[in-house]
Amino acid sequence: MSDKMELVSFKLCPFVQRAVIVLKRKKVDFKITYIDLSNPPEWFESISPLGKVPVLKVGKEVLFESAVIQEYVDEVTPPSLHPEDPLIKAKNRAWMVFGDDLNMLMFKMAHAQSEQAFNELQETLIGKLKQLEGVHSGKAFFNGNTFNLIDAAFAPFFMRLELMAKASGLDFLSDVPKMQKWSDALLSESCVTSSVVKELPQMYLGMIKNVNNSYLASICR
Ligand SMILES: N[C@@H](CCC(=O)N[C@@H](CS)C(=O)NCC(=O)O)C(=O)O
Repeated sequence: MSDKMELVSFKLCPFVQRAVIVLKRKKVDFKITYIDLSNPPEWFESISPLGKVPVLKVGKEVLFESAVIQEYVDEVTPPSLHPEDPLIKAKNRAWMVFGDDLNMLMFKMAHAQSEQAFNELQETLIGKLKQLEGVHSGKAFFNGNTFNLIDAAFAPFFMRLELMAKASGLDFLSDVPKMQKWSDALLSESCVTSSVVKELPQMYLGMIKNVNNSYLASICR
């Protein structure tokens, strides 16, 4: 491929981060363009069918949806990060879809306006983590000791959950030890640590603390 792929990003977005992790893991020389989602440029609106990031420009073509972008980048840069067995691969893809909900739940937790609403969402989140605990290998990564595409898909969630936990003093992973081990392993991978701008922690915490009247903002340091 002669032209560099170009990823259109918003610095805080966990879905963009999934794509960046795969691009970094595969050592792809790509370009990243940041936009402000609250004031998106006209050119972005004309290329992004859903008005969302990430968007990956490949020559004159444009791809959207983080899962599709992850799969495309993985496919054009063999060997694949997916497990080979078609059934395990299909199961991984299904749990990757399951992971989308976790990002949405964490976003809702940040916006909950009362302690009760926050606690209900937190319970739902922990319930989902328990479901994942039941299907996780218990080793460093989801399927075992090898970093797969599913690990890239979950890392942005665990990065933000750890930031939320540190700022609030809450422990979301105390009942799910496999998740804690997975989070620790993911957050020490260089393709993960290098997949965000260095000011991401301050930006994320600033975002949480600026939500008007949210319960989370009231308990964060
Ligand atoms: N399902 C999409 C979700 C992407 C998404 O929600 N991106 C957010 C930023 S984190 C966005 O662009 N939101 C802008 C909007 O909804 O208008 C994916 O996986 O790529």
